[in-house]
Amino acid sequence: MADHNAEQLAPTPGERASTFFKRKDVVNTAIYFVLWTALFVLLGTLFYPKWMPTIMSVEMKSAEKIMIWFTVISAPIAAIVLAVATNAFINGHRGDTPPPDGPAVRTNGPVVAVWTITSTVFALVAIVWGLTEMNGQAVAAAKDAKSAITVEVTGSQWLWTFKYPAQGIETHELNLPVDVPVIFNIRSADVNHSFWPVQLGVKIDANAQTTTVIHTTPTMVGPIDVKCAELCGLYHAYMETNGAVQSQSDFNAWVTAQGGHNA
Ligand SMILES: [Cu+2]
Repeated sequence: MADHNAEQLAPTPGERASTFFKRKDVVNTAIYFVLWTALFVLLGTLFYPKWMPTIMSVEMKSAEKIMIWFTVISAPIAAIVLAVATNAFINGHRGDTPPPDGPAVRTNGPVVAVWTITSTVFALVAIVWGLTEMNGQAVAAAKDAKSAITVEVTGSQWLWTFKYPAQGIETHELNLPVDVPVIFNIRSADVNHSFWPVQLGVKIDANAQTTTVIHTTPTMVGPIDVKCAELCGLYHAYMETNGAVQSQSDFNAWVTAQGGHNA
């Protein structure tokens, strides 16, 4: 909106700012900004955790924490865009003639500086947080290596196969004992797949040329879904299987029933 009186007295930056913040559309936009931010923070903290798959591992818990915090951090950014849009949508219809153009907007040093620094800080928080979590994964995997159960996972069009070397069994159903760290060594027999045991909160590519490794510790007994998360051909959508986190005795009984031996 053009302010046609702005040129007359050459106002100071302070006066310009105070005029700006008294404008009705600016005040309305600020109100929409607060409302949108509150809505997203509410969604992120109250409802999002309810919509997530069941949290059944240490890694899924930290994934939930990241999801919640990143939603909260990005709430004001999404809100400012939506606030401007909401204001335009509600007050934008002023008859058939569009308002005359305001003066051209030139660069604004302080705004550029604040925005650049803010985005840099947001990006750094995201990078450092992500790297810290990934490093924590690697440290935990090394620490648990001795007590962990190993599962060799093979993805093929369009089937998951699980080999338990210590138990001497091979199945298409992923059962795991609760509270025992597990190390998955993952590869593919053909094209690229992505191994995703949903409720365990880990996901990694399955490649033909190299073995990828991922580590998790199931913390709760219950069913899990295993899916392929990389488009791998015609029946990609059906490349899923069931599994469960079980009590140690149930797991042992299952291993025996599969013709294996308990390590
Ligand atoms: Cu696949």
